[in-house]
Amino acid sequence: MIIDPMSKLPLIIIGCTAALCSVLSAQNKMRPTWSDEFQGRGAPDRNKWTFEQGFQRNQELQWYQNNAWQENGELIIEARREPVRNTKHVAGSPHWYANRQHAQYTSASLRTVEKYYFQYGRMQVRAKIPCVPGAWPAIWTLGKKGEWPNNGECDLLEYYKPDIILANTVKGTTKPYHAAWDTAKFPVSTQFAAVDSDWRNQYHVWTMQWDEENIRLYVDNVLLNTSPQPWLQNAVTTWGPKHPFKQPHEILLNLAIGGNGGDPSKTTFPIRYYIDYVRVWEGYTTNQAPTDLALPQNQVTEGQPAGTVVGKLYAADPDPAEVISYSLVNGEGATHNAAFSVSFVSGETRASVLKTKEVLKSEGGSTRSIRVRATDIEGATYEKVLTIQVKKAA
Ligand SMILES: [Ca+2]
Ligand SMILES: [Ca+2]
Repeated sequence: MIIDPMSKLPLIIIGCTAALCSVLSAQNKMRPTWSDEFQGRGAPDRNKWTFEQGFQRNQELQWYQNNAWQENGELIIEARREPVRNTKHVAGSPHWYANRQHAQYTSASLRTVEKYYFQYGRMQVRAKIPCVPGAWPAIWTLGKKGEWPNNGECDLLEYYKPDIILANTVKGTTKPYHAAWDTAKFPVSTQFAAVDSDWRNQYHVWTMQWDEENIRLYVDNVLLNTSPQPWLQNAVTTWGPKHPFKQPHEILLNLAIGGNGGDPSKTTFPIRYYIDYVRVWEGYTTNQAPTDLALPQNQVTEGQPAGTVVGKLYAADPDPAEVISYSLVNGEGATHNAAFSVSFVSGETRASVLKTKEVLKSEGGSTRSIRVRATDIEGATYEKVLTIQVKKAA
């Protein structure tokens, strides 16, 4: 039977009373279900994570072992230049993981396989990655059922040569172990370091927003990639489910050396990958717009140079940890809007900075009104007129 969704839609909307709609949205509401804040000491929590061991994939150079620990509220993954004997060595083997007698590097890869899986919701990871030649840090997920890539892979983060950030989704094709990629690549120098020259040394928040319609991947407030579910279907079901992203996924955190990471031979080791937290909210976004916008500090002294920070903008949103972006809009305060700009704050998902765009004078009225718009992850918006006092210089 063919159901025309366009003809059904008005009936569904009419049929959903206010009370019913609120019950439905309460059932689907996004709620925090799993996290690791890494507040412990020493080895990672064994109830959450499993260490991979030895050579694993992509002809990478590192031997995976237990090179990760919790310290100062963080998970630290450390890659070292140290020779380790390949315990699976087979002389003359055609396989890369067997014919190497030694590994020259060690590192760690942690996964939640058989310990935790989630399906639909939001995953956020705050981390500082090593942006050096040879390093290939990643934050990713793998589907529970199916052979790779037909189980589905989502890369919230990959960093590798030549200094690029990637955000990808991966599905199967008609050939085994042959993937189709929806890849977004961003050179750090032009995309991130151009805004914040210290970007490589800062913590950032990587977000996966996943529902029955799309997967969206963000770093800080910036949308990097959207993969629609229809694209995410496998070509065949020989090695995995038809819909690899309509099944539970595990979480992986790793620091590979070599492979796509490039040549590590001139890099100083050890190198470290710091992870502050991994948080998951399950369920569906209620798609409610932000409810308020605030600028706690709203004064600037006249004569300050362009680029002076007026204060931080904050938006309140009924959905937890919603990624929100800010913009200045025309309308009320349009003239005054021209005197200000909004900048992204590294590592923050809920705040942005309001800066002066020109040297402001107190004469002709010391109050400026500007219209600011907050847009959440679903594209729902909220606008508010904020006033800025331009104080006379002493
Ligand atoms: Ca932490
Ligand atoms: Ca929202």
